[in-house]
Formats: sequence, structure tokens, C-alpha cells
Amino acid sequence: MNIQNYINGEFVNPVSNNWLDNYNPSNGEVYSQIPNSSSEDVANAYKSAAEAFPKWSNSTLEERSRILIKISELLESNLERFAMAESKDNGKPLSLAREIDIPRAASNFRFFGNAITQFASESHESVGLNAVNFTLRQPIGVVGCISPWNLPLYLFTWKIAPAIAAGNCVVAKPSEVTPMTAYLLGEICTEAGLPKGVLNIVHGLGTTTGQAIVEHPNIKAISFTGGTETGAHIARVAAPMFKKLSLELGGKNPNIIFADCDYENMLATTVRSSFANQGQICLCGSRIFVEEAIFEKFKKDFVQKVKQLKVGHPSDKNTNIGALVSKSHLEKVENYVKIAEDEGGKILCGGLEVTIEGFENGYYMQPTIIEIETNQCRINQEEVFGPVVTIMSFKTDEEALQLANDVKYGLSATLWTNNLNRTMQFSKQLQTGIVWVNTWMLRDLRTPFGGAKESGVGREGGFEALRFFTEPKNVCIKY
Ligand code: TXE
Repeated sequence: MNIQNYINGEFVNPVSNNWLDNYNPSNGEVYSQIPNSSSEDVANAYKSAAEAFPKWSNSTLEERSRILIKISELLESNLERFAMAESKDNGKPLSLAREIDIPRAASNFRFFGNAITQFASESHESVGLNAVNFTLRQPIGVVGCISPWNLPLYLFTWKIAPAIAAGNCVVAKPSEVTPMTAYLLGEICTEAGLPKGVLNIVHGLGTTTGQAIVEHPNIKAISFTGGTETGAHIARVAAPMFKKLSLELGGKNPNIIFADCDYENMLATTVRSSFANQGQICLCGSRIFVEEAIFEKFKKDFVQKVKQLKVGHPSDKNTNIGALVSKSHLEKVENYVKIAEDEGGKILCGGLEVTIEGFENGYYMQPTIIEIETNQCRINQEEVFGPVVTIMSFKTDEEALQLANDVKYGLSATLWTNNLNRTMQFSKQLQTGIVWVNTWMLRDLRTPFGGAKESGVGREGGFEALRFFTEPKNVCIKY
């Protein structure tokens, strides 16, 4: 089948009629073709968005809210279809797509459909000067949204929903590795009555289609989630045009475990925070630091639990770990296991590819735990983004904090302790955008989301996202 671009409310082929293969990671077969869109397609998408902007930006908040909530309802009523498409395209367990990815995509639209009706701006009375200032928040115009392959529809809609809620029109590109649910979203938007041109979806490679979005002189803001190197490149291209940027990039997140934690809860959650979605979540805790007093016990229990995880076909209901997203990504992750071994890391379990009967060409790998002696090794300093975690012990709070912060990334951290004083000390001193205490990936969509250091700039989520997608203007009225 052919996936098409969605421009001005219509499904269209790429102008050049060039196509790319789309692979099913569970069996390694090509199962669809996607447009290899050029700057011409991006220009068409921009034109359609620019034409839709005057009317959409003047639509009432009730109107926008109604349409966003309708999109959310349609995603919910098409849950099974979308979950199956996501699982097939990405390799993730169907159960995960059904329980997390698609419901969250629906929540994104519902949340921002409601949030926009509550969004307000500030006013300041200039006392003694007989003047009043207020902040007019206006949509930016046409904005670009570029998303990755790990949580395809979840992250695509996390950007699109606030952008259109705030009155912008959008040119969006999903990852070329996982285009399917973005394609299906076009149909839903039309059915929900989203006016033509408000959302335009172009498919293609990052270096051509994505680059064309970033280079387009009139696309004034870019919201991007992806790798740190790509983010740095986008920042360089966008800077001379003074574009507004929100960059959500890689992570190398510490999971710090103290002996005084609720052990069973910590153990079960740590299995999830290590290997959910095959470890391909920017928030996964890939560096596990354990207080010396419980290190040996934790090591034994963790290895035992992880060995029970079933690697299998994504649609098998017993599968805990599906396929990695692509062959090249599997090779990257395997290469990191070799690097870790060369650096003296000890593989406690996993490390090998898995062959699933009937799906021998799929991209499967065992969940892998590596014991290391120092944080200063490549496996602990570089983002692997697969089912691989390291463990290492520490003695004191100071040492744990130093290890946690000793990395160029700063997306999230997880802390396991029942000590309130320690909780506050770590919360203040961890150099990350998110700190989870005694939990992981508990998301409240009102909270600011994003990273410090090389994990990005800007925050998404809640009113932060609505602020990003609007331009504040100071209006000063003298009376
Ligand atoms: O990401 P890319 P890749 C990390 C992870 C992974 C590495 C590389 O470590 O192994 O990044 O993954 C588009 N202009 N993360 O190569 O290339 C691209 O088409 C404009 C962490 O798959 O960053 C896709 O839509 N766009 C991450 C999107 O950027 C460009 C999730 C992300 O792809 C572009 C994914 C360009 N020049 C990977 N080049 C997270 N933070 O969750 C690429 N793209």
C-alpha cells in the first residue's frame, strides 16, 4: 500500500512521485511505501497552512475545543485499528500501543482542547501612571512539528494538539521509520471537521523533507523531538532565521536506588523503566545506581525478573519485549553491548539477538543488564536507546548525586527513597528537567516537560506548550 501526504485536507502523492520503503520490524519485510517528499511538497503544505491561518486563528476557542475533543473521541473509537497499525509499524507490543500510545494520543487532543479554554495572559496596572498593560498572546502563524519513531502518534500529537489549539496552522512530519498512524490521523481530522489546511502532514526523510521544513523561511517555529545531534543541527539551521525552537532531545537518565525504599515497588518499576518499549523511551532509566547495602540483593532479584521477560512477536499477548524499530537501530544497540564489554563491563543477562520462529528476519534482542565499575565509560555516557541498562553501586548521597549529574544529558531522573530530606536535596540538585520520586513515567499533562543540558531547550506540556505556540505582545494603554 502507499501512504500519502495530507495537504489541504486531501491525500496526495509526492510531486516527484518518489517513494521510500517502510519496513515491518517484526519480520523485516517491506509492507508499504511512503512519499519521499521534497521541498516542493513542503512548499505546498506551507501554502495550504498559510491560506487556512486567517480563519483558523480567528475561530472561537469553543470551536477549536469542540474539534480537538472530537478528534480525541474518534481516536478512542478507532483504538484497535490505530493500536494495530502502531504496533506493526514500530514493533512495539500491541498491548503497549493499546494501553499507552493511542490512549495518550487521544488524551493529548482532549487535554489541549480543554486547556485552550482556560489559557489566560497577564495584565499589569501601571499604578500612578494611569496606564494598563496587558499581554496579548497571538498564534505564531505556520509552525513545523517534527517527531521521532519511538512513540510515534503519542509524540506527533503532543506537538500538533497544542499548536492548533493555540490557533496556528501546522506542517508536520512524522518519522520516516514510523509513518503509519500519522497517515491515519489525517482521515480522523477530516472526519472531525478540522478545516482544510489547518494540519498538513508530509512524509519523508529527515535530511530532505525535515530539512525543508526547518529551512522554510516562513515557518516561524519548530517543535522537534529526536536525537541530540539532529537537534543541534536544526538549531544551527534555524538560528539565522530567528525561529522559535522547542527541542526535546536524548537522555541518559539515572535511576538512583536507596536501601530505605519500598523495595518491591522499586523492583517492579525498575523493570519497566529499563525495558518498556524495548528501552526506546527518552525517559527510560538506563543508568541504575544502587546503594551498596542492597546492591547484591538487587542484582540477583533484578536479573531474575528480567530473565522472565518474554521477547516475542508484537501481537502475541504474552510478549513483554517486541522488536526494535529498525535493523540499523538493532545494530547500533548491539554495537554498544560490544563496546561495554571491551570497556570491562560484565554482562549479567541478555546481550544477544533473539530469533522468533516464523519471524526470523525481525529485529529482536534480549533485555540486557551490564554491571560496570565506572560511570566514565561510553555505555554510561552515550545514549543507547534500546533494551540495555547498566548497574553500579554507590556508598553515599554525595557520590550518588555526583554520578547522576556526571553526564552531558539532563532529561529525567528517578529516585527511590523514603527519606524526605534526601528527596528534597536531590530534587534541588539533580540537573534534569524531570525528577520522579518513588515512581516512573507518571505523567500529568499540565506539568512542564523537557530537559536540561544536552537534552534540549524549552518546555512542552500544559500552558508551557500554549506559551511556546503563541507570541506574547505587550499592549500598553494610557488612560
Ligand atoms: O533520530 P532523528 P534517529 C535518539 C536515539 C537514537 C538517535 C538517532 O539515541 O538512536 O536519536 O535516532 C527528523 N532536519 N533519539 O536518527 O534523526 C527525522 O526524520 C529536520 C531520541 O531516528 O533525530 C525524524 O522525523 N528533521 C529521541 C526526527 O527528526 C530531521 C527519539 C527524529 O529523527 C533532520 C528518537 C533534519 N536535518 C531518537 N534529520 C527522543 N528524544 O525521544 C532528521 N530529522
